[in-house]
Amino acid sequence: MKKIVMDIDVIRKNAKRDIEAATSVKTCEDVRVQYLGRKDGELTAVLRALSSMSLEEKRRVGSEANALRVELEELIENKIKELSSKKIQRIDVTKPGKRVSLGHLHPLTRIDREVRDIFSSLNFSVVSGPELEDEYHNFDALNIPGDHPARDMWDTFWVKPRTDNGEEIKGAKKGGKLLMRTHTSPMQIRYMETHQAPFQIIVPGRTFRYEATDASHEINFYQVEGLMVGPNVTLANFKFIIESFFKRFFGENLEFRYRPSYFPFVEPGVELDVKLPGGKWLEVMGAGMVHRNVFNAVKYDKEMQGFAFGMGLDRLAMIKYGIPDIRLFYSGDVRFTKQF
Ligand code: FA5
Repeated sequence: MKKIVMDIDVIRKNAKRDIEAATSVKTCEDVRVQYLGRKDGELTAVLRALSSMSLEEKRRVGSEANALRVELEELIENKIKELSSKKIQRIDVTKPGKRVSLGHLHPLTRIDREVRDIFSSLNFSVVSGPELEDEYHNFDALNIPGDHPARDMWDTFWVKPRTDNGEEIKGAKKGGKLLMRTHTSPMQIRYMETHQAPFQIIVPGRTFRYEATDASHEINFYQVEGLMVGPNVTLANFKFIIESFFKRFFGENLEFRYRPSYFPFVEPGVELDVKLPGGKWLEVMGAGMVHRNVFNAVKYDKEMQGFAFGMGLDRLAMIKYGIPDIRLFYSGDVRFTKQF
């Protein structure tokens, strides 16, 4: 008899210890099965053994074992409740949220958007054109005929059209040979072929040149073309527009310098340099008054005049963000992009 009573004490001690130690609802259920399980429960075994005991033993052991059963059931229930409520408490709505990892805009995308915004606010429309161009729009109509030495200014990726079987398509095509546009200027022609003046547009876009790469030259890069045409458009309008743009882009304390330059599609042609406070002079764009031959190519009236400009978007981004090497833009390295 003594042995069984002692067993009950041991069972009580062990069961309480196990309930106390339970860390999940599942372990509570395991404890319940271990001690109170119908088949092999340790306490159940004691209750089962009652039938072979004397009446006196039955009374004592039976009441103790039953009391323990009730006690353990209650303890297990309470523990389950405690664990479930803890689970709910763990969701602390006042805690700061987990940071969602977002992508980054490429610095060129940022600059592109900024340029569009500023020119839009100056009443310019933003248009785009094909990257695969023809000789006529990229060169001839821009006053650069086939034998013109100025063609060497633009090292060109020529494109050979092929059939689906890979055979080269030979023979002259309207517009001449195909190429990857070397600048955004062909859109001057395309736009004026389909629109009448007055208008003012910018053309941001990707351009390609077959040249050796270095810290400031890539084989593909971005340009922004500008074109404003109307009966009374002058260089003074150009100065006002472009200085407004750069002051918005770089800040008010800018200095400007205009140098004579040569591009076949403008006359006169200028190169614009800007100086940031404390910095040195930086070449930022080519520009000029649209050449009469360009207007002739699109059959515009003699009264029409206008200015055009072209700048490197990569160069603007490099100056603005202090990026030393243009090739970083195209490296595909997120450690670089993440900084913007
Ligand atoms: C032109 O491409 C003219 N179409 C610009 C123009 C337009 C002049 C309208 C007058 C009127 P240029 O070859 O200088 O000009 O190129 C313009 C800008 O593109 C350069 O100032 C430079 O910032 C950028 N650029 C040229 N070549 C590269 C290159 N390989 N890599 C990166 N940027 C380049």
